Amino acid sequence: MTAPLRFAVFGAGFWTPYQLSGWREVGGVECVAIYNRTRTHAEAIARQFGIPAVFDEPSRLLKDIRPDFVDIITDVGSHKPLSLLCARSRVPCICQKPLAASFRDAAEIVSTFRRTHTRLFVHENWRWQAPLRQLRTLLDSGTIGPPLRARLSMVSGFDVFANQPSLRSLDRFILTDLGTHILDVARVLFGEGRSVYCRTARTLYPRVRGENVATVLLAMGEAETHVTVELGYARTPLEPSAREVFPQTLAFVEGPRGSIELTADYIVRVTTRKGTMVARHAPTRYSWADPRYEVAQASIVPCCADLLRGLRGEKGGETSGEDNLKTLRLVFAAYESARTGRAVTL
Ligand code: 89Y
Repeated sequence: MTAPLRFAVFGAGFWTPYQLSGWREVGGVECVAIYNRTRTHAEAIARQFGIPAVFDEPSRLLKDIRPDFVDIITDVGSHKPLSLLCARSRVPCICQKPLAASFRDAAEIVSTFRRTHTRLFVHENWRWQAPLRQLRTLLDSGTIGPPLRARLSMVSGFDVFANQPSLRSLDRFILTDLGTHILDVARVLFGEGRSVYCRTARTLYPRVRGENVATVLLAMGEAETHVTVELGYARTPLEPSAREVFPQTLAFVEGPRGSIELTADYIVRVTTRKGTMVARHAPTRYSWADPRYEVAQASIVPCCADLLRGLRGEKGGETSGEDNLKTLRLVFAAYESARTGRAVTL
């Protein structure tokens, strides 16, 4: 039996209880301390999860507790100082996405961890969602041949600001908050990005500082698959059973031998000359998950399980800092393209 890894959490916001519940499902770890700027928030979570030590000073936590790793679950603005603090103390770290608010800061974080020989991972859970995992398996099986074209869509009228009000004040909003997830999925499904073209928009309602609508066109992988990514949090009224399916990602992929469609309620349709096969790939249902975030929160469990393998130095840890930089390169190339009106070649 390997001893459980002792970890600390930085942050006590909306996602922290779900991530701690995810770790409990995975097992093999023990949360021994929590830090939050506002101590009372950390104390409330410590009571709920039986965490023995609470800090409002992150460096003190690292000194006193010496955790085996830290899980940073804070807003993007604090990722750089908190993760660099871990790197300087040689404490391995998992950081919430997006790793940083600019590509330069993300690259600096990754290189600091490399230089200090300290492991860094990004909690990028979207690629672990059950229906998207099935899409990956189907594409890898070659059933439809090398994908020619694909559409990944996450357009929703859901009020994401109610639980995460800080999203309203991000200078760069939907591409960093949601684009990081969907562009990461695009890489997993179709290979690395070769070129990126993007248009963004900001609607008058809801009031947000950054862009809340984006359309990205990429050429990806060996097959140079044309991939369109549609993102929207514009509170648009959408038909509830087919279109308003937050936080489900819908997809359509065409290949020379067939097509795959991922529609509402986790339905996957595979069509070839032989006909159409329909199957449902729903996420595991957890009592601790908020049903409105079901598929996203369920994917925390396989994501944490994979990160734990990575932390233990076993095969796993897909979403390393290095890997995530490739996703962020696409995100920030999309901003560059939206600014200049030109495609960015990578
Ligand atoms: O912050 C986002 C995330 O990571 O998943 C969905 C979300 O809560 C809103 O876009």
